[in-house]
Amino acid sequence: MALKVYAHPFSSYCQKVLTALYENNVAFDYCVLGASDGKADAELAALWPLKRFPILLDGDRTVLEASIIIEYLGLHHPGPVRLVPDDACAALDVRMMDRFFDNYISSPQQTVVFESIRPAGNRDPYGVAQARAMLDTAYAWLDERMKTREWAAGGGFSLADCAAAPALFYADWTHPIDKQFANVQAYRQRLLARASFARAVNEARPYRSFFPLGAPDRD
Ligand SMILES: N[C@@H](CCC(=O)N[C@@H](CS)C(=O)NCC(=O)O)C(=O)O
Repeated sequence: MALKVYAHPFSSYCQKVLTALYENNVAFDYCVLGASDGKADAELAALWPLKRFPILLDGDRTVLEASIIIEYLGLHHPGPVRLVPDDACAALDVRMMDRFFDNYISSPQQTVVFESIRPAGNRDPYGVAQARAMLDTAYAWLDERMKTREWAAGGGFSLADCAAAPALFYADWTHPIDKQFANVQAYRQRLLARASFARAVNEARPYRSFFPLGAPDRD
């Protein structure tokens, strides 16, 4: 039975999983959320009441959370690109960086974006200032780390880079990566040039008007 992925092309966490799928040419049925018939959305709600996406369906097994989906693919539908290294110590470094991108780039980036669509009267300027400060600190830390690296962890492209790609893509739109962080900017460009992520970005182009802060005319 074909794998099913419930996802939306413009969602950063979906792009993280799509990048992993495209890296290894994994075949899957793409259940696109937000379609006018509402079918995929109803199926998602039945499978996962929190309705967060992406999710993966493999037969009768539902797999939640982008990182876990990528780990699951490596175990059950492996391809030539090992996104989580077999070596346990190397895998730990990959997972550490995966957590870094989700927790300290994606989360504050989403805080800033969601603020812009909150109803007036429910705004949280203090929380947004904290989120922007976290992004600045995270960019500075990552810049040091990327001084000597091509990819975020270990020698090759990994789960950590699948997390980094959409995180840095949207973070730069939300809270621009200052030019003093040239290593982060260069890494973001390498990620954009990676065929798997470039495909995810291209598939999301028709939805750029969805970006609440206004998508810049680049990338
Ligand atoms: N921790 C989840 C986060 C997933 C997530 O927040 N997805 C967003 C789209 S990028 C979503 O479901 N948004 C819908 C909502 O918040 O209701 C993961 O890693 O998969």
